[in-house]
Amino acid sequence: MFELSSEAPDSNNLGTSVLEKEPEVKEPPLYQVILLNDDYTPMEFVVYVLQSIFNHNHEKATEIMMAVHTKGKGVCGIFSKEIAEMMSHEVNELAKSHHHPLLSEIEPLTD
Ligand code: TYC
Repeated sequence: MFELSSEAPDSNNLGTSVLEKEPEVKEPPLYQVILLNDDYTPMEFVVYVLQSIFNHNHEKATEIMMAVHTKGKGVCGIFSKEIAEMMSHEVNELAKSHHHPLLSEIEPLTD
């Protein structure tokens, strides 16, 4: 059962003061799936990849594709490491199966 205590939160039962520890829990690190530009993959195929694998709508997919096209790379999504690896692998395999040089990679998110 729980007990109500009138003790100050920073004291223990020995009458001495203790500093509360930060809880020892850490969020798992997040990873960005990065799409790389190339000169040959058709724009419409990139938009299709962003819609079908990352669930972006046509407008958002077009915006990301154009950002990659003009800046060289861009973020498709942010996931746990395992999911980011799976998504990136899916992009690279789908591109290969259509004989396009499109590539993605993952990168840890640092904040
Ligand atoms: N640069 C490509 C073209 O001009 C289009 C493209 C966009 C390719 C984004 C890859 O990740 C990419 N056809």
